[in-house]
Amino acid sequence: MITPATNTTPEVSILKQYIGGKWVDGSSSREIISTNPADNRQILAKLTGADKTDVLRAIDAASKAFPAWKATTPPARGRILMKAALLLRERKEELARLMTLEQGKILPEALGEMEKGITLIEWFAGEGLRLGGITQPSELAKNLLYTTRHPRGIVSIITPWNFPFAIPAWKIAPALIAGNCVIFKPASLVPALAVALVKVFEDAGLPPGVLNLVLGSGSAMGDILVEEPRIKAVSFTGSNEIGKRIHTICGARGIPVVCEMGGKNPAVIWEDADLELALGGVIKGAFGSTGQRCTATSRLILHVAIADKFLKMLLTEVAKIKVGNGMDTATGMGPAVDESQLKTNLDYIEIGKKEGAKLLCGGNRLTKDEYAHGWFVEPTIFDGVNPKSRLWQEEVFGPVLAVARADDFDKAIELANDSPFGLTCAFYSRDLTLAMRFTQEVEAGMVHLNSPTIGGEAQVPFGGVKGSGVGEREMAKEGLHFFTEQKTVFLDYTGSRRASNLY
Ligand code: UN1
Repeated sequence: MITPATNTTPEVSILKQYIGGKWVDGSSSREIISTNPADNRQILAKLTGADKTDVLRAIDAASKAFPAWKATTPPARGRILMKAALLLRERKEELARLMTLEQGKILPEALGEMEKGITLIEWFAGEGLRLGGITQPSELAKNLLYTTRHPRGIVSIITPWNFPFAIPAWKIAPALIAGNCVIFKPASLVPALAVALVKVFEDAGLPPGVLNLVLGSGSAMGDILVEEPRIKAVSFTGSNEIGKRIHTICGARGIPVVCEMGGKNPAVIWEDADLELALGGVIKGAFGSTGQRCTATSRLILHVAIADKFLKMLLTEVAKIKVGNGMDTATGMGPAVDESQLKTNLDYIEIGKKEGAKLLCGGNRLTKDEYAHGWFVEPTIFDGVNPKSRLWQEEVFGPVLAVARADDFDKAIELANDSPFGLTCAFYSRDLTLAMRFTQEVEAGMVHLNSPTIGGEAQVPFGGVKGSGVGEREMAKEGLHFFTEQKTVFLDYTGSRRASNLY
């Protein structure tokens, strides 16, 4: 039986929406309640959810703010972003603690996510000094050809609960530096962190209406964040189901969209791999962030020659992972984010068993003593997983690892590519020729050689192929360019009435 969250402590924060530079209550009758996934009796924050009318108000505010924000020079916009990054560095530990309380990831992971998000904001702040186009020679004498970049207008940013700081940061920062006004809709499981992030931008001097926060259930807001004619681009990270829907609506409207969706990322451990190195990478990739990462390692492909040895090493190491409250320094893996994700994890464990895969470890919810009020599940590994099975093909988004074996390289590639997803992957080997073949043949947007499937860096593109993503890559120049329109300028300075022309 799951104990309902009833314990309202005096520290409960009452949160607000941020619309047109003002903190206001939402108009929905639905209350959003943020609880601690490690102890669901602890209520962290509450707020009245937003509905369509709030989104429309936010779009009105953004429309009013847009002309002046667009006219602000990119370097000046960059200085506001840099101020936000500096404030975030001061508040880093405080926000990491809030993240652990609200999302459940262990404190070192929360600190890592803070660092990553801040670096992303710093990187995009610097782009304010580089938001130029290109100059090219013309076919015609005394003609200048160049391009400029401009904001798209008002953009919707819709983000998930698993990286409640870094994902909003990597979308909001490029949108702002490019001169757009933003309607930000974070997942309603992580409202306190979203409010904290927006507050930092307010404190950094972002003008009212440039960044608006609407917090509430997707059903109360409906599709208005995507359908409203004044929304000129949409950036989304989340499930395939919602991503496809958003993509379809944006396609029908003819507006640009980026959807970063699921993953079912394989790590291939070759016979000549440094097994200790691979072990660390698989543990981090599969069970870090409780497997709640679109970049998580969820499929493990072992060369038959080392498979048994590696699994033995893996089981010994997994047995040492202490599941628990992420605030406790001894904890190696936190809870699932909520009851629904916990149920999904347990459902897939049952599916794996029914499909005939061999359960090597884990498989259970933890409910006793310190676990009684949280959404805890054991790190779980299945061996002998059939590549056609649901456990091999579908994203769990939890600490459930599916193992299969390969006796030659072609088989390993076939297993790796036998997936509707293609976000990231890892190959552990000392053989450079094989590693380069893997890099060429694997169907993925990102390849890790001798490193875990997870992670991304501000200065390089992030994203996947197949069901993992549509639209432009995120982060780096690509992430910035998504939020801009280009203009190509043909300037004829011959000055004569017989100006040259191409026919
Ligand atoms: C990472 O692996 O550090 O939702 C980033 C996700 C990805 C981000 C992963 N968009 O898990």
